[in-house]
Amino acid sequence: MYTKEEYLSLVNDLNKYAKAYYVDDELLVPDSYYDEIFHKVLDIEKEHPEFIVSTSPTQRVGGSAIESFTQIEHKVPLLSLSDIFKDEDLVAFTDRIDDFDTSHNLELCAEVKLDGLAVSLIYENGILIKAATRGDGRIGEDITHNIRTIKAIPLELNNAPAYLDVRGEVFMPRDGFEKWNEQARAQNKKVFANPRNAAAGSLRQLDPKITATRPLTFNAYYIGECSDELPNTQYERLMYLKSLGIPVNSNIKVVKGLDEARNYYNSILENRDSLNYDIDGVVLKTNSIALQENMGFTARTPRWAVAYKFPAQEEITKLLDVEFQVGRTGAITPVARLSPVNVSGACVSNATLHNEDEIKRLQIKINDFVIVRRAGDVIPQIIGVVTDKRDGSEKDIVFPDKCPICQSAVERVEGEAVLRCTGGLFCLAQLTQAIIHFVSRNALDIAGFGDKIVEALVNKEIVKNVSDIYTLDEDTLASLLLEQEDKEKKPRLLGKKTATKLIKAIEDRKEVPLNKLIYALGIREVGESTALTLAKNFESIDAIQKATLEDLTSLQDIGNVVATHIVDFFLESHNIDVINKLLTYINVKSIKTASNDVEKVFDGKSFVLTGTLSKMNRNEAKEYLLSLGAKVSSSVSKKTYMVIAGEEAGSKLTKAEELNIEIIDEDKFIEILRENNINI
Ligand code: D41
Repeated sequence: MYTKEEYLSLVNDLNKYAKAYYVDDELLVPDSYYDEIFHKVLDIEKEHPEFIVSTSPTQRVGGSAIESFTQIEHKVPLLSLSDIFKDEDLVAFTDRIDDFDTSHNLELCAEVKLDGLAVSLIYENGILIKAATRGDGRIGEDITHNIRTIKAIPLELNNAPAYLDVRGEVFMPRDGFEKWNEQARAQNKKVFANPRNAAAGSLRQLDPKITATRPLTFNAYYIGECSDELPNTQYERLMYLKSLGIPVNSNIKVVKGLDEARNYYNSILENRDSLNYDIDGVVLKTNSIALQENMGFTARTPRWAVAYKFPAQEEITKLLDVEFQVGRTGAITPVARLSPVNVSGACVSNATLHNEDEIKRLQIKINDFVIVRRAGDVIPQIIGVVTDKRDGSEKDIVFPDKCPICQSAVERVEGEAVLRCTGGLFCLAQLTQAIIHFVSRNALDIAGFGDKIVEALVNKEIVKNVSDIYTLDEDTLASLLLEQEDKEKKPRLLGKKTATKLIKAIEDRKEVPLNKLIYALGIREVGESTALTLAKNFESIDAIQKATLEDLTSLQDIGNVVATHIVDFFLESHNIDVINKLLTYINVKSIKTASNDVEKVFDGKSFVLTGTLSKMNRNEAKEYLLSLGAKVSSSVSKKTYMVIAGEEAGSKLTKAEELNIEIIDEDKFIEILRENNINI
């Protein structure tokens, strides 16, 4: 039995954890603990519906769908931004500021320009009561029911003013967008052309239950109106919003003078691909609010701000041909060969077409002019066809009825969008990919074992399964002929030096943590995090092999489908043979720990991970830290206790150095973990 006070305190805890996560980039508790409390709150609400408060995270998805959108008049209009495109325009902008500012002390608040949808959020006495789209700037649409489903937007603020109108951007992070489209494709559902359309389409739903499934988030960038007195710079106002619990972008910076403004633009442009969200430029605003008021507005835009746009991430080019690639699981993927085109700084000549349904959806033909989009590290995509440019030379794309590599039959599984080669490891393409995966960085991590070497070893039938890697000798490797990237060029000899190095790299990886081995085996749908779950719960490969479907599905994050793939994998006698052989060459280390062995030595201390770790991925590192009681944050501040720096660590490392925060490398981190009974 719970009292109302206990209920409110749990709700408060959940909102506190969410704020830490979305606003301060800090994990206070593991996701599993959050879920546990969330379910407790749900249970209490079932028993005591009279307790329920609208600020409970269970109440984000309200009742039923609305009939239609109501129009809302903005008390203070939402202005738009004037765009600039080149350095001359930037100079003109700063000159204009100088005309108004007699002190000639150019100070700008520099922000990234998020590519989403502008909204206005109204809080009364700290409670979110209304949310509207920008519309034409004067009249927008009431989207309160949808905005409430966005977890990054607080339903209740800390120490809030009586009235607050916050403006900001709702957007879909890239990882969420990619995952959504991947699933949509697999289920034959509609995909989004880009994250912006995804955000717009998601907010245009009448039913908030639909919006709730979309991975949207929010960053604030302006205060339209506030009943309390506000700080007198743009930057401090944003920090004020943050203190209320409203997320603000982390790349905001005060820049002084024209050169710093240029540097900001260039550095954001350079790092654009590494962000987890699309931006289409930077926004520069005079930092002084007094100066903003002095400069005022034109009809639609403030004179004190500009959007300095980046080159487009979409271009038009010709689809020359479509080839078919066979992946590790036999999936046959159409790959577009394009007339090379420069898309925001990178030359693009290939793009993925995903599957047959995607080609049907796009109604694409060979010789068509297509729109290619490149964003982040993902493979360029074709998002549309310019049908106006057709001249009659277009040809249909024909899917193969046999595997293009091994000629085995091709099947299309019910409910799946992909075509698969049925050849299994008999298909050299599948075998090659299985081995490339086995030696890859997040699996066995055998350095220098490039794709071309694997291809040559498989084609020469030197490597017929993963265990054959351990029987390789220097002479065989040294005499290997490798295909060149440019197929016109003659193959080149691998050579003695590289062979010696490779043999050493193989030797160096004979001690393997169980989770890495499980991942390396390439069991369908067993990614790194599932592999880690398995390794944490089972002592050995043998124990996993003996596990029943029920044993597996009782673990967190393992559902029926994945469990079935695991069981099926171990039922295959060929797989058991290879594993047994493999175990004669390598030493597998268990990482199973009794959780009470681990002391919370970093209780409440804040850690930051930066750069690329080579022996674990970020999620694993985070999990280890959380299990030691630490908090994990993605930005360095005075509160940071320690920074773990992997390879190519950038600005966070510099900041940590400036603040004199202890920095350790991956090896030292592993040493600390081991000292604390975490076996890795
Ligand atoms: O990130 C953005 N998309 C962004 C948009 C931003 N960082 N700042 C903005 N500032 C304004 C003013 C200066 C007018 C308050 C904006 C926008 N406006 C905006 N976005 C769409 C319409 C207006």
